[in-house]
Amino acid sequence: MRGIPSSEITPEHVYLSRRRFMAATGALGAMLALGACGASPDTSPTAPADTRTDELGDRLNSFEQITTYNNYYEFTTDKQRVARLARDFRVSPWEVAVGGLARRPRVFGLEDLLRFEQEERIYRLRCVEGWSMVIPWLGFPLRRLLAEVEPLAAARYVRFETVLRPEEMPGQRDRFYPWPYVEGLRLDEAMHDLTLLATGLYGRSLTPQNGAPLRLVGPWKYGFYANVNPDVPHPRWSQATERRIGEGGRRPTLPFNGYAEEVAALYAGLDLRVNF
Ligand SMILES: Nc1nc2c(c(=O)[nH]1)N[C@H]1C(S)=C(S)[C@@H](COP(=O)(O)O)O[C@H]1N2
Ligand SMILES: [Mo]
Repeated sequence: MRGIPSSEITPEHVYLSRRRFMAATGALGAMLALGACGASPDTSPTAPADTRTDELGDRLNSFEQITTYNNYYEFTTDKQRVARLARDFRVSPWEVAVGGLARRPRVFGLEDLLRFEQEERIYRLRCVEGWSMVIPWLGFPLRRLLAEVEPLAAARYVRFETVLRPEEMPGQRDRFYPWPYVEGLRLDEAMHDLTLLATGLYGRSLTPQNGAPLRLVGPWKYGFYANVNPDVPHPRWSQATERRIGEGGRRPTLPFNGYAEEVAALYAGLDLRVNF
């Protein structure tokens, strides 16, 4: 976090320190004004279903599904209980420190980040556990934030560090996992247009259970080094197929989660069985 001289620990890195980082690739507050994003959608039980799809023709998961089935170990490993435990998480004030190998290291307030043009991106989210969803995020490409701090030529990676607040995050009192959660991306992955800092979903501010107030989204990855790859099984879960939340049965998992056309070139020459 801000007090830790991350620049000394990881001199090869541009680092990004924030209170929460969602990996998978794969963190907004209840009261944020997402000025350009329009009014909140009607998500009441009687609201008409949102029939929009992603570029593959897959229907969006519902707001209900996206906000009640969560992996967020800082709160609990029980997906159905995250929303309840995260309800009162304080998301304001919020700061993100970006430093390391940067010409203009800076601390951004959340209000600074909301001044970047916010766009909607419909992405598939594939969990290594073998389930997936289609989520209409709001946010902006991470590369716009990085451009502001001007990474030095020597920078090769971005290191992300989440909030450490065990008083508010009961899962962080469990010493089984090392806290805070740290993730990483190669700088070229971080600069890719698909790589998003999400500030909302379904046209409104992020809910705490989905990573409010700010969350990293890299839709073709599970985490540092690990890309979605149906050919490389995880020790616990085959990666060949997945269950789309809300559907019965399983569907084939696509290389790079269906984003191969956009991202495969980043990994040209790598053995993706080893470097999955
Ligand atoms: N800080 C943090 N980020 C995290 C996780 C987590 O436990 N803590 N879980 C990851 C996993 S395994 C998945 S599948 C997604 C889940 O995001 P969602 O609950 O918003 O759908 O967040 C990822 N990012
Ligand atoms: Mo996951």
